Amino acid sequence: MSLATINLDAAPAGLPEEVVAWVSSVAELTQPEAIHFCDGSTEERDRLNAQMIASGTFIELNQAKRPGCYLARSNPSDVARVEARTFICSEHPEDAGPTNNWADPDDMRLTLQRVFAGSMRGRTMYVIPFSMGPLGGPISKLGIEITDSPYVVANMRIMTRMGDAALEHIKNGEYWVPAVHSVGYPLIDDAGEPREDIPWPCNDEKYICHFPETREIWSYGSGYGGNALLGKKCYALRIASVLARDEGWLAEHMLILRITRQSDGRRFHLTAAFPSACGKTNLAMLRPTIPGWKVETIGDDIAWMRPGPAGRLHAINPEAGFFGVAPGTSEETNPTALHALDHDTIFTNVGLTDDGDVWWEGLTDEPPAHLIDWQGHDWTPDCGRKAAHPNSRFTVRASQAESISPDWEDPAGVPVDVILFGGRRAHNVPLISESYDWNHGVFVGATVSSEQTAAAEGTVGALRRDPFAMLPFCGYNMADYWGHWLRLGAQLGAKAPRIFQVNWFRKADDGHFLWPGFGDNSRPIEWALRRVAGEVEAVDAISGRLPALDDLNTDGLDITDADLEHLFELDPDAWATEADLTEEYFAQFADRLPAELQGQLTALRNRIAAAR
Ligand code: OXD
Ligand code: MN
Repeated sequence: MSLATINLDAAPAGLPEEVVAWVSSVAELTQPEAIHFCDGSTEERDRLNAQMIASGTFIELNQAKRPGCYLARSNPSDVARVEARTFICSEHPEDAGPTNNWADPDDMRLTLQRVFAGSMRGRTMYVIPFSMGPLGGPISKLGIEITDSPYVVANMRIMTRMGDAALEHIKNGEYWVPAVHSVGYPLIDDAGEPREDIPWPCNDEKYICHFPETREIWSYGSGYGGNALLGKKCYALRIASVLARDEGWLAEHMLILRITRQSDGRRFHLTAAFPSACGKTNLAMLRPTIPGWKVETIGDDIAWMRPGPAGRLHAINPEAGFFGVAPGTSEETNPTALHALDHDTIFTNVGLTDDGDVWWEGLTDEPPAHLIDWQGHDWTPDCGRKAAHPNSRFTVRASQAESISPDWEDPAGVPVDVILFGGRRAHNVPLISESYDWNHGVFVGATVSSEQTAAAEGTVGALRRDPFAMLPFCGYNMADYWGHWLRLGAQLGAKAPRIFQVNWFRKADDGHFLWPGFGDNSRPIEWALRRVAGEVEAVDAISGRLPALDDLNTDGLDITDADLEHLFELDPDAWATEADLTEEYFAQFADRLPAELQGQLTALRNRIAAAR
């Protein structure tokens, strides 16, 4: 099929033949009524916003209070990523590994042909050229998302560098990843009968598919977040992790910070991986409680890191916006995020106040007396339901955060000094612990876990592993991914970042949190930076190297000596159990597990034995 036969409205001139062929083939399969190439202009944004207001997808918020802000309410069944419907379609199941859902690529292609056939009937198909990372940067990469959702276009416009500028690079023949998305709600049924559109079209059948060998993404049935904004988890983590393996770099689920010591102007750069519900967005916008340190945000969720010209690891944030969880965001917990949402923000599934503003649990101590909840129903504080869905979100340009670094878009990235791995552990894991070396750091990252808290998640106290916070995001066998990290460490040698484990969530025996968290997390981080600067000693221990208590800055901190000591207590018996659980966990990777990690487990056991 050629361009002439698929009714393209205003197809840009000079499209490469492979783009034409691909767009044509998707159009032929999905049969849209019109095709629109997104240019990324404000006119285009305004036109789509007006169209979404008319269709009910967007509710215009009070423009005097929140200019440029809109609220979307999803279908109640389409509120989060769907890990059970997320597939890695590698040729061999062992290349997806035991922690991914594998699907046979040939079978999946047949399924996708079935569900995508006619899936865009009666709709406009949007073609979104985008760049992950600053345009033309040496670490950046391009993609094209095809979608039938204007909500996706509006979000991609915030989350990526989207439109004509990205297309120019594609026209110049640069590499791009194809990504196809449909909500799966055609406006003309199989019998050719039209049906009305609804504010949040989606489909009960969902497929979020990645083909690592051909580097393609196909997503069907969901309009929500990580299922639909394909630049984010699908490309920047799952497909990019495969590209990174093959090209010698890292695509990681990590925030990026610059921390400057004002006394001597020394800058440090830190990346950090945390499983969900560990305060990652708050750390990305950290306000230190200790004087003399300035923290700037470079990224809140994803880091692409490459060895740079001087042999150091350089990180960019491939995204242009934040797709953050709204509940819990407040003037106390994260004023920086809150202030960023004053204008030009898309809110999804939060409450709507009577004066056309937004509200969510935790925003204010005193809830409004009345609002409309995320499902469109009347809500009062005593109604027994949540006003906002717990996974309700804001989509906002990163540049709107007052903490954003002036260099956050430096295409060369920032040189990384420190990598943090964190989990949510009530027991055993100290506030901060430095890895003995890179390989020990990889072992620590590979074994990151959180205690399960709700009975519904399994046994209370059992560990949920989330290696490198990449469990749902690694596009290939997790054991091979660890091997890739080990190889990259060997390449970086002495220039490799130092790796630390942190745990903000340790509890006393009576259940209270030992550490206040939030801005006080700057204290253990300060110790890590001073370790990098060679200014402070450490004490060898089971988990790694610990601070001497006197070296942790506790000025002005309201904590008892007993709690402070408890934060660093390491019980050899409990750690022996940890080691046994790690061995069990590693067993599933069989002979793909790098021997070095087995060696690290033995070294841990030796340290436990020596401490007994
Ligand atoms: C996210 C996630 O939304 O990690 O960033 O789930
Ligand atoms: Mn994330």
